[in-house]
Amino acid sequence: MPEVVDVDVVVIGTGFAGIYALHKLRDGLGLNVQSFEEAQGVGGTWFWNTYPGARSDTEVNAYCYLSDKELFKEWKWSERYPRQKEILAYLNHCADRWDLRRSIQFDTGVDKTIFNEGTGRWEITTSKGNRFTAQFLVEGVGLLSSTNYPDFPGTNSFKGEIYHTARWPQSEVDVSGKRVGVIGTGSSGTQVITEMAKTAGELYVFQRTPQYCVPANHGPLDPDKMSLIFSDFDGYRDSVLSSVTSFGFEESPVPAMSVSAEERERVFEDSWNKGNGFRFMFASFSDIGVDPDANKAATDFLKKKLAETVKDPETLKKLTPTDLWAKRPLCNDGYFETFNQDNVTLVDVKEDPIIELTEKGIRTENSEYELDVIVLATGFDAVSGMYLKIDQTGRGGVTLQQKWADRPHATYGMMAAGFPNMFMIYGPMGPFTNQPPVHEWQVDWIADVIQHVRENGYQSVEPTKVVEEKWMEDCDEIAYATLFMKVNSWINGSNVVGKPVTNYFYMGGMGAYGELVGGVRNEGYPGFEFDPALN
Ligand code: NA7
Repeated sequence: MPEVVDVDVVVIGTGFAGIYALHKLRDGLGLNVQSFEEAQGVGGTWFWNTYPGARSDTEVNAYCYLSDKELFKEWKWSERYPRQKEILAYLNHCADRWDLRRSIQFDTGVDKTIFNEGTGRWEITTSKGNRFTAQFLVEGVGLLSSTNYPDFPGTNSFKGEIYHTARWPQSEVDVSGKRVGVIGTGSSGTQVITEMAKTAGELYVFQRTPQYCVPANHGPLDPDKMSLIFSDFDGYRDSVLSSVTSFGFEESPVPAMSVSAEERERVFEDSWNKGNGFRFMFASFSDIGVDPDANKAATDFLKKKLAETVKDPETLKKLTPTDLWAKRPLCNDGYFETFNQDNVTLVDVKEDPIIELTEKGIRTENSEYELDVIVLATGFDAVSGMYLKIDQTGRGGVTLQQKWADRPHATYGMMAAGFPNMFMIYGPMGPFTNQPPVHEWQVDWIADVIQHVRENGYQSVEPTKVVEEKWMEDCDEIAYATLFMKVNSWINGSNVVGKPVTNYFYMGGMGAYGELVGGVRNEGYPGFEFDPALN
């Protein structure tokens, strides 16, 4: 291998975003593309999240690529919400179908990227010490990928098994008859708790904040539904991309308080039976995430359902949220029911905080829990975490870490001023939506910009600071009018100690985002600067 390898594009990551980016840029645009993946296989989050119970809680008709009609037809999903193994098999199928593996270096992360202003190219150093240069850098590193390991004193002293849900061993972890402690009750925690409660000898759930949870109403996939979608595939894809959430269901235009209390109850009951957290939040009424009264009506209903499910009054009290419903909505069949089982104990760590991990287990202020296995379901340094793990330097020697010290931000969620020809798929201030179809949309947009640069003989493109600031202001105006900024969660950075607590998203919906950002492309990229080719 030469000392430095020159390519047109370097793509980082091979999850949903990186796989499609490699395919689009290499096979669609005919560019010389090199991809890097730190795991041993493709899949991104679905490579790592192999914990028991891991599955998508987005319905599968929207949790797949929608740009390739033949692929949609040929791949047969089995369940309404696909399990991790099935999603990973799908992504492997895509990698094979598009013959991508020859362009990917596995087991190889990217440690460092530097923009060389003299050559107008990115210089990339991998975790194996190999060096590449590329005109374009495309980062599909994952919105929810950089793991959040809480800094509990004594973590290394625990003598049993300890795992983070998002870095689960590739071999099976059997907890039959064992004493298990799970810290965290988000999407990952509720899934792993529900699954492990079936076999664990004793299961202790360490809960910091109680969560609202809607049934998933999981089951086999209705083949008629997929056939119906296929019969008007383009119309379906348009409907997904023109909706607010891109979850593939019909969203409600009706404000919750515009109907009678009886009608609200009827709609909530219907949504409850249909299942799915996002569907409940966005398809029952239009304003649950925005209007405190609508939100309260929804949470009153959810609390009533919770009270009908959990038998022990003390446990019920601990499980009942007091916040608004404005974390990322959860859905899970049987989660609350597990707390009726004799082998499951709920520990409220706000009331009885975790002091340390010991040789034997977890010590809280009031007790010590002896455990064989500890599961950290403590989530992610979301949105910006993975970008900041790479040592990235743009113009004038300014690093991404410096640029984002106050708050991570990117123009249209994809580009950063001072970082020419560097593209982020689902970077900060991108749309708050279901991801796979939106990844495709962004990659298509990125491919169009790259083509524009090359066809016009430019060397590079980057947003101006003015357009970047304006985008940030617009995003903030929308986000601070929602309730998602009022409750602690990864959505606003408040789940990670020391991280800027701020807005990380465009919350105006995918439809509006597509019109706005698609419009920028159609108008010849106002707000972007194109540098001429260097000789
Ligand atoms: P989440 O949704 O961020 O959940 C993490 C959970 O871990 C949540 O219940 C946290 O409580 C809890 N947590 C985090 N740190 C601690 C400490 N130090 N002590 C106790 N409890 C803690 O992550 P997930 O992996 O479940 O899901 C993330 C997304 O991935 C999900 O929304 C989907 O989009 C896919 P908190 O609520 O912060 O009090």
